[in-house]
Amino acid sequence: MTDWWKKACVYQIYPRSFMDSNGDGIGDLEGIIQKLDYLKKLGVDIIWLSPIYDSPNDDNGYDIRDYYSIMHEFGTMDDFDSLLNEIHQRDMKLMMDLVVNHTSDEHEWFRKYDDFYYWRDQPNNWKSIFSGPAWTYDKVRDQYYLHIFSKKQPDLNWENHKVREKVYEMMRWWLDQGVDGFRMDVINFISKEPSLPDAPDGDGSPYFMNGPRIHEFLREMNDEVLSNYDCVTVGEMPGATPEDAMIYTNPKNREVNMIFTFEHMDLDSGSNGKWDLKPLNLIDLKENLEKWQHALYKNGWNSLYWNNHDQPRIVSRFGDDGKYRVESAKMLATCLHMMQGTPYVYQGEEIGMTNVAFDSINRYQDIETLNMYHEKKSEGWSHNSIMKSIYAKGRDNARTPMQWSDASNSGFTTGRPWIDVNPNYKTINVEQALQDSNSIFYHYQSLIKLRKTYNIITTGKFKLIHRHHPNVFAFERIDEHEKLIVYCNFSDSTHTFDLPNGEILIHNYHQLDSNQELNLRPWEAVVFYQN
Ligand code: TEU
Ligand code: CA
Repeated sequence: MTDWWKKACVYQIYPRSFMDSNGDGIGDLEGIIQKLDYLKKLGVDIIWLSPIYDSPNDDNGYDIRDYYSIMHEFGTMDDFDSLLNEIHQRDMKLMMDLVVNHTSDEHEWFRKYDDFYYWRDQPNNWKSIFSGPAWTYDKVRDQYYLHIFSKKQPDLNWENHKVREKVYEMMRWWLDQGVDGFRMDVINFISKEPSLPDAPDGDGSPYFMNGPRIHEFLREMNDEVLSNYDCVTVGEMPGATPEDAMIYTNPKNREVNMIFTFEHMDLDSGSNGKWDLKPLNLIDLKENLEKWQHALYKNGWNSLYWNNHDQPRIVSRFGDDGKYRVESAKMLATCLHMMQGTPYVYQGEEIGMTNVAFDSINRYQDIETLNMYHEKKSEGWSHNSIMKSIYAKGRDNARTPMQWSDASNSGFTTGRPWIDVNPNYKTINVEQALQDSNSIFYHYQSLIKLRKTYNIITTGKFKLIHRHHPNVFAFERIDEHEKLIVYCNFSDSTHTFDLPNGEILIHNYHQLDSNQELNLRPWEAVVFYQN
């Protein structure tokens, strides 16, 4: 099948925090190789690596200095070749992170070419996503340059066809090495409204998200590069609506295979952005995901995710990371994996890793978090109120080292880890999960296996049921002769429904609590199959 990625499950690795093989406290490629059998056991098909290219690490590799070499902390090009080879030997595929909206300011292009970036004598009023202005003055040129992210991440000028050619050439080079696809960082930011107008409140996103030439650029990339390889692509696209996604992912348009939406990740934020905390209303989540499921049915393709290196841990966010950690982690997994689309598992999600709450800001490493902390501090916010947002939403929640065992530093490193380990590693770790046949790990393994056995998980039409129920997310998946019925309880109270017919495919409790009726207990999830 050419659309092999529709039945695949992707596992995201954040290399810095995955496995350190040489004791310098930083995860590396050799560490990943050591854990490939573990990933194979989980059943994943594709491994997506967050950036491993040479970088000064202002934003942990999302600021690339050289697209053609490996970050020296992570290893060498030889290590990369072995990693790719070991992945392929196990019948898995490798998806690279493609960061081409911006480079590092240390990339040679920044000084070598006049017109590869956005240079202006006068900046506009846009603010950077990482706090402060989106423009920085450069003494050498006596001009300002645009950076939507940190000042060490200048935006590339895609209006310049030479920029585009350089990018395509680089992509071909990696595909020729044998990589199987790309996850494209903020790829819907690459086309900017050329006049770069001031924005009413300094939010320039209307002028750079899904900009005027975005579809043209993606199609050109497809014609020039992607269409010549059997590869998979997922575009990270903040601000893309289902209507946008229908264009981006419809195969007729030859752009990308699927995109990452942010809409469901924004539902627990108030009007002042991600740090403005708001409790999730489950009805909002159901309506939103329903919209995406319907929009892309037979028109495109969804990617399904709860977690990545930018998001807090889902069990702490939409689940219960205390008493019902195991049940709620399995429930969330079931809910996600039973929708239509390609599911993504982020390292540690499969063992129910949780958010972390470091006491001091000095223990945080993420540039977004640190900039925001200092900005809010100078605006007069109290330490405690800022920390509350960081505990809930900070990106370092996802970046604490992978918890392999109860050995010191969670078995991640024999040295001092670059970021502190979550103290709960003594009880939450891979070693424990593998020994416990009821673990979250084995639940994920079963979900991934079911995807391979039951086609309806890939093809069935999504239908929301019990739409107005405030605590239970229930839906069906329907094919001509088959049906799945999925019940997920997003609360610690019990809710009663009519008992559906059918065989149970997967369940996070040992038995049903039912006698004519279905009593859905705290965080219970169960899937019925009818044919
Ligand atoms: O993230 C894009 C993005 O918009 C994020 O900034 C997201 O909104 C966020 O993390 C704010 O909380 C991608 C990468 O995934 C992220 O790690 C990078 O920092 C960013 O692009 C810049 O490359
Ligand atoms: Ca290392």
